[in-house]
Amino acid sequence: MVQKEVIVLGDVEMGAGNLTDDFISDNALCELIDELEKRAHNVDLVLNGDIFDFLKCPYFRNNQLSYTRHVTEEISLSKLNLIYKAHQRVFYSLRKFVKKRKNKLYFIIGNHDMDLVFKEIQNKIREFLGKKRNIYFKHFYNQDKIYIEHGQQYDFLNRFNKKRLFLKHKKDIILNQSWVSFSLMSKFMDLKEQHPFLERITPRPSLMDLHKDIVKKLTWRGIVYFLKSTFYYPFRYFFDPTYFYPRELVKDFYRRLRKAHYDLDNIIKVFKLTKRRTYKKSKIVVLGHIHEKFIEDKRGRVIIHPGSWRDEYHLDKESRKLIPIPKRYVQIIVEDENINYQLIEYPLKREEVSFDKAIKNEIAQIKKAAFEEGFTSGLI
Ligand SMILES: [Mn+2]
Repeated sequence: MVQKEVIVLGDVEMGAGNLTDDFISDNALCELIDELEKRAHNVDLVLNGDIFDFLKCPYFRNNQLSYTRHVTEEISLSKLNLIYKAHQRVFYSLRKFVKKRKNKLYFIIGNHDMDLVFKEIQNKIREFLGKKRNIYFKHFYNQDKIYIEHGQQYDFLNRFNKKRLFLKHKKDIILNQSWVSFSLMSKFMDLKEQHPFLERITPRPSLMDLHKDIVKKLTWRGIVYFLKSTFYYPFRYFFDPTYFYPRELVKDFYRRLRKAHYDLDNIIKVFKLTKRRTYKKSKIVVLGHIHEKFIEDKRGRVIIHPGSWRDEYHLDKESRKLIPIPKRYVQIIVEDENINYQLIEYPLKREEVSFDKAIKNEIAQIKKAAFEEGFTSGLI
């Protein structure tokens, strides 16, 4: 008899439905949740981090959309309301799902939705979902030898300080985000608005080979920002705690440079090293964050990353075609003493796109993709 089914998916990155929102698969996600809702046995639905994209979500200030690195609870709530309006259908499906007490809904906190640490954000989400008790907000899920975590803590550029989640800025309490989050929110959102489609294309090296302009813009902006944050911002904004001197980053950069070790994002390696005990005790580990399908099944122990649910494409350099990347989730069945997993691809029909056509008119391409998936709400 099935005791429990655990479903894991992540990196949905629901935003405000504007140009900086990369999630359009509401129909597919709702279909999946509605199907889970009908199961006869217990279901744990684990939304594994970056479910909401607060980072790239604007907020209303004086009737205008804007971005800021100083995120108070109030600003966060204003963003959540925009996300709710743009993706109401997903909230409705989740609301139906938690109506049954045998179903449990877990929100694991990621770097794009660190805002979930605000109590008022948790309360508001609970309110949207009918104030049920089977809704949890956690940094990780650890039950029945299943360990699930978003994974930003193993990525030194995106990790946040779990012991110090908030900062004081002037009279406000603000989120103590990762260094990359602070930079992204205040220095790169205009680039994202100018090139809203580019971020959906992987692998990045191929994109850079075929699109030299953007590389120049991005690397230049990156270098200037990095230099300023080490030599200028800490002095210029001495009383602003979000412009801290990235001491650890600089140290790490040097260390990596010396060792010629560049795989900055190998979070799986870092997880195994830093969480050796957890890894040994678990049968199944699911991590998110890297947006790339990954499975390693070794001696009865498996690590899985199912990939993201954002609208993303694989760029084939030879044919200059963009191939839509499928959405996947992990299904784990707990039955007596056994646990079995499966990585399941959600059937979605999407067309290949010509790279050159897409980058010529990025906004047209975004609209076309949204239309193909039947995503109609939102601000665009
Ligand atoms: Mn992430």
